[in-house]
Amino acid sequence: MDSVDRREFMKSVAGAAALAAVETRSAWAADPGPVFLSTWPHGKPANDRAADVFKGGGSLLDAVEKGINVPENDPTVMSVGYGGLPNAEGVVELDAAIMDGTRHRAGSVCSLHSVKNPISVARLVMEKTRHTTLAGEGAFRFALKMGFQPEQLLTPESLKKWMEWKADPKHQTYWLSAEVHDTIGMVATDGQGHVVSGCSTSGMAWKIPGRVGDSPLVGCGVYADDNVGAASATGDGDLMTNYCTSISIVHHMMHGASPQDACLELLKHMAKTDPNNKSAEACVIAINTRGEIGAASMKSSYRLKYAVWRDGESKLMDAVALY
Ligand code: SD4
Repeated sequence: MDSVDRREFMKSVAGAAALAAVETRSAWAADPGPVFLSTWPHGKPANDRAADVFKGGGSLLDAVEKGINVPENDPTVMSVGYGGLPNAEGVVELDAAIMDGTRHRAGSVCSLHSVKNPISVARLVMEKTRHTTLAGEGAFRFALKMGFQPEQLLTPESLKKWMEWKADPKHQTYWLSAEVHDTIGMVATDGQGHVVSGCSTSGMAWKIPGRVGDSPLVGCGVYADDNVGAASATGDGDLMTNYCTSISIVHHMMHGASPQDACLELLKHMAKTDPNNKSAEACVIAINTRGEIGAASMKSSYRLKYAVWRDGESKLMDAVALY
């Protein structure tokens, strides 16, 4: 449904109730049209796909889910879905979450193996169950029940990297090397007061099996509220989880901050509570229901590149860095 069709629907009898709800929520907002904002360069093709799905009549949730499927399916993106780097035992464990700002409802999966599209499984947790989060074997069995086929998620390339890590006698680290990480986080608005947040990752390479990062945790990797906006996060999830990054950003916006200021407020708070966090790998994105966006990184040596789609234009930008 394009935006003209949407307006026609809203004018119809069937749309009257929805019109009332939307008007109270965003009577002050001019229609900015749909906007898609995603983390890292792989966010650009994800945004493009999301915009196509939305323009083709899909819902905003469909758009975010299908957009995030793009890096999940791409074996060259070694931090998300198929081809994502495995845990310390060589098993790819995926985390994902999606949140609908209208219903204030999320679905998420943690430590999901053998299924390359965790964002789609997370969506089904939200749509088909009364639960919010499924983990590990339970999440896997749920995915099979929903018709997903088990697949080997290791590619020759990710297997080779894991074997090299294993063979290195000095391999104490549980963090990714600079060129191979990064979660897809996507926040979006339809331009009519509705927002969605989604996030999908293979997490830290070589992580301890069972480790869950920030990405699938509601309030951390995702948060969306149609009264305000949506946020997502990427970086050191073990640290960022302690700051409930996405809900904190949305709350800053609720109290009047622009998305950009809200992102910076969150990062400043992290740095204030512990100066060591000034060197943390922490990046965040946010959008409000007016289609205004924000993106920020804690430090310039881990500067977020973010992708934005608006008015048919798809761009890759550098986020500001606090330190
Ligand atoms: C995690 N936040 O699992 C994710 C990883 C990530 O850039 O975003 N890396 O901790």
